Amino acid sequence: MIPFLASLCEHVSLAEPSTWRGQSTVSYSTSQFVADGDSDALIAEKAAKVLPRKNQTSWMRLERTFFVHFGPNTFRGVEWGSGREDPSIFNPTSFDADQWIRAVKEAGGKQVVLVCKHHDGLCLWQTRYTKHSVAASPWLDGKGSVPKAVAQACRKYGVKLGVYLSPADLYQLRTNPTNPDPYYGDGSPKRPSTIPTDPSSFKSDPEKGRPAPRGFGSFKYAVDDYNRYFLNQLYELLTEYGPIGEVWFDGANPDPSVSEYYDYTAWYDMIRQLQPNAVIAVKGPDVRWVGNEGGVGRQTEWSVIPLPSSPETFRWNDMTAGDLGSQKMLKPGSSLWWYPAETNTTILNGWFWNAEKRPRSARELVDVYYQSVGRNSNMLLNLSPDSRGLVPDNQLAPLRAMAKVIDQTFAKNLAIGGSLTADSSNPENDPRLALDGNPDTWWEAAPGHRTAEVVLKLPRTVTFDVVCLQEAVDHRSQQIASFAVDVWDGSAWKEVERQTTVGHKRLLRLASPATTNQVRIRILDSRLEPTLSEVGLFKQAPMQDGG
Ligand code: FUL
Repeated sequence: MIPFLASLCEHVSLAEPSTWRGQSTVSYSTSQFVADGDSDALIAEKAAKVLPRKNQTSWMRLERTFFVHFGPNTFRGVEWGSGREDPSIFNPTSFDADQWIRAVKEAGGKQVVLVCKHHDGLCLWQTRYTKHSVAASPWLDGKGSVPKAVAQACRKYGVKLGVYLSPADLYQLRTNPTNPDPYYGDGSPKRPSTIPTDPSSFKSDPEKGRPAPRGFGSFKYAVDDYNRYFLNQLYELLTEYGPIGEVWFDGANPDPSVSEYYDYTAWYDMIRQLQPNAVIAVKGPDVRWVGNEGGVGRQTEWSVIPLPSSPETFRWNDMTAGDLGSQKMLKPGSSLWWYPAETNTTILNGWFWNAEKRPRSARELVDVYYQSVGRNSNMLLNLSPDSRGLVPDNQLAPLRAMAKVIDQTFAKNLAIGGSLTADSSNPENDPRLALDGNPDTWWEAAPGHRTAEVVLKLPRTVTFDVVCLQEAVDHRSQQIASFAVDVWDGSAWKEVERQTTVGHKRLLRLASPATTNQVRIRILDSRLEPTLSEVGLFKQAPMQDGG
């Protein structure tokens, strides 16, 4: 087994294979293969038995996460640089990472993914492997480090840290006249390489012989010049800033005239060994780009995805189609893989700050929350510090208003105190477990049941306009394919919502508030026995100042 797969397998097994399910032929696993001749029922069972890995479970539970784009582009008011920028343009006057992370924390953010190098190639830390970094800028007399300051602030506020390192690198581009020794697309052969590499073997070593961080070991890969450079930078980011929760590899290539082969197998292997709890996002096996940058997740969002080849050879192409994981997409020859969506989007109409860009309103940000976290996906909302190095007030204001509405809305689950019953239950999974606030306990329909009715009876009448459902995905994968929500109007059930998937979390905003003392969830179609780990009813808090 190659190291990448071996390390994935260490994450396996959150649940015991359920031998009590008599006819079951498939065990829970982190991947399944659809073979020629598999019946529809067997394919459904295989999909229904793919579990998330441990790093994905931790990541899915973060729900609200943030991005920060800051770099030379901030000072030029552009989205993409050329790689020919003079590092002297990077000179924030009031840089304050504490202010960034305080904003993230106050907005309910559990993790921040920091752009450490964008496509222009300027490294925002004191790298040993190029002079093209903040060391060559006037900022803090060339002594500053953005990831160092952000990591310290993250520790202070209890926010996890992720890193974005752009694979595309225009400074290192073979055709860049401002770089005397470019690596990207230089056609160099693969050579056996030790990571970290002695910096003095790089021609543009900024500090001859500055030792690599100690205690993390070294790695050997046969790679070309650019991949060696990239792996060394990745090593620095993964060893010098504490625990890393997410490594984000972007797919954009601003200059397709020059091509470079990205040695993903080596990159992933080193990440697994240095930061085994991190998820590898977008161009990577753990977290999938939702497919747009508008902040809109799919109404039907399966986290079990068919890959056209095995996970260890797949190159994680973007998946933008509307239907990725429904039964008809699970074709023979595909590998079924837990691959949850991340909805990355911007607070401005662009990733980097410029004075002309207007922020979204709080109301729009609240919509982003419901359309991402509420649709079985994590939210990754970008903040754009300005050229002072501060998140400006016109981003902070809608952010705070968004957080206030969300936090107030979800402060009180109106279902608590009610009693849940189901038309069938597995004896170990009483419906009451879906009201205990514990994501690791759940109601589950009795063996063999693919539909169910779960009724919530409340001791009093409540008025709500948000329904929250969660499946026990970490233990029982994703099952529900279709469901409806009914309210009791005193004499009959009235359907108020009908949707498809649930997954880690589904939030439904009702067209108008419902007032009732009974709510029924009808599960109309499920791959195997449906589960619910939590059920919630909430009343939306009003938007202040018109949103
Ligand atoms: C894109 C990049 O080209 C943007 O600049 C930004 O970093 C976004 C998150 O990914 O592909």
